[in-house]
Amino acid sequence: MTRIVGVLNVTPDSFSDGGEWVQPQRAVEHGLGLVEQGADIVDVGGESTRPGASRISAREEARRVLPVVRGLAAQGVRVSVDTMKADIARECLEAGAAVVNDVSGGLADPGMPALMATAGVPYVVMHWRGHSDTMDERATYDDVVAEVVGALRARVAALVADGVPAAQLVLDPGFGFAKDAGHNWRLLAHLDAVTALGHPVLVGTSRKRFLGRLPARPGAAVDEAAEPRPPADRDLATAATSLLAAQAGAWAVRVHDVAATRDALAVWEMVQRART
Ligand code: PMM
Repeated sequence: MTRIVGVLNVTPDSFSDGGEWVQPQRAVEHGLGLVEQGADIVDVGGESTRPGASRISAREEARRVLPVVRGLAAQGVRVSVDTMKADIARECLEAGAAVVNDVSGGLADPGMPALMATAGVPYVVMHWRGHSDTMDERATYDDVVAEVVGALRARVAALVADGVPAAQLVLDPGFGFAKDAGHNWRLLAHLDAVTALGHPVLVGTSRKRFLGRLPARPGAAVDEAAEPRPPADRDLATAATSLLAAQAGAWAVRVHDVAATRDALAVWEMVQRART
C-alpha cells in the first residue's frame, strides 16, 4: 500500500506553504493534523528548495526544524527530515526523526553518505542536478526517463560503495527539480521505469508548477501563456497524480493536502480489492 508523507515546511519562503508554519507550536499542531488526516510520515523541512531559492546556514536550519522534529517525535509521529546537510540530519535523528529525505541524494554534502552508512533509517535519495539557483537552466535532457533512471542507478552504486545499506535506499525521480513541465509529465507516464530499479519509490508532485497548467476541458490544448493556477488550487490534480503513482507501485507520495490524497489512494485500494 502506498504511504502518505505529509509536507510540513517550516520556512518563510516555500512556494506553496511558505510562512504558514514558522511558529514551532503551530507547526507541531499542523503535523499532528496531517497524521489525523491520514499521513504515515510527516516530512519536516527548514530550507526552501523552490526554483531560485538561496541557501540558509546550518544554524538557521537547525533553529527552524529541531523543535518541530522533537515535538512531533515526542508524540509518536514518524518524522522525516527534509535536509541536504549531514549535521542537520544527525541532530534530527538524535531528536527522534526516523527517515532522512535528501533532495540532493547525497551530492550536496559529502558528510551525508557516511552518516547514512550507520544511521540505520530509510534514506530518500532524489534525482538532483544542482542547487535551486541553477536548477532551471539544468533542465535539458535527450531522454528524461532514461537519464533520471541512469542517474539514480549511479547514486545507488556510489552510496552502496560508501557503505549505505542498499535496503535503506528509497528513490525519488525529483519532480520539478531541473525539470520542465514536459519532463515531469514524461516521468509520471513512465514511473514504472523508476520502480523497476527495485527500490521503494517516493513521488513528490504536490502542487508543483506543471500541475498549474492543465487543459481547460478534456481534449483542449494547454494554454502555455495563461497564468498558472495558484499552488493551493493544485490539490485535486495532486490527488490524481497520487493515484497514478500508487498504480505504478510507488512506496509513498509526498503531499500537502493529505485528505485529498488519502481519498484518491482509498479509491485505488477499493478497485484493487474488487479485482481479487
Ligand atoms: N519536493 C520538494 C521538497 N522536498 N523531497 C522529495 N523527496 N521529493 C520532492 O519532490 C520534494 C522534496 C519541494 O516542494 P515543497 O517546497 O512543496 O516542499
